[in-house]
Amino acid sequence: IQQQKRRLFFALWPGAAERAALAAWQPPLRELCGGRIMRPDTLHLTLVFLGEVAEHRLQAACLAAQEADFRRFDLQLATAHYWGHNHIVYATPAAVPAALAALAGGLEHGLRRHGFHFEQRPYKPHVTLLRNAKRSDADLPPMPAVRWPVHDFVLVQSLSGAQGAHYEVLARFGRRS
Ligand code: 2AM
Repeated sequence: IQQQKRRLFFALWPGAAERAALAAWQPPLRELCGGRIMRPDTLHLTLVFLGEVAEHRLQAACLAAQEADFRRFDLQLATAHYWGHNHIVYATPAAVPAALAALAGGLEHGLRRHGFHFEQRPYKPHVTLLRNAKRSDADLPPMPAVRWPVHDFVLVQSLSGAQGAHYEVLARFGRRS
């Protein structure tokens, strides 16, 4: 019998203000790089990509997230880059806050302890803004700074629909008050 599976990832999910500020980067970047603008309501920063997860493992993923040591932090985004290997243009913090590295690392560690397996890759925090972009050099102008106060993180399901992928936030973690 085929197990029901869900395509899942953990992410930071922007609030309305950060979402709007990041969306404002998209048209000028598209002028420079071409490509397709990601719908603003889908913008996010992935912490750990789980891929296809069997339905009955959802609870274990949530448990690992509850056990992660989350501390609030601020993310400062003012830089956009182009990635040649996958043709995306993304926003990225100039320096990775220690709390972000700790969250992604701790979450990954916890998920492994709960029996999840995924490829080991160096963590490159980014918010994908454009896909199928064409720019071949990496230097893009500085963008208006976005300050993103991070209060929590989310478990997201990626669903493919007629208008491409859309995301559904399944659960939130880390908010202490
Ligand atoms: P991307 O935006 O750089 O493509 C949902 O697909 C989210 O998971 C996106 O943020 C996507 O990153 C990320 N993602 C998809 N496949 C992945 C993989 N194999 N490893 C890490 N992240 C992945």
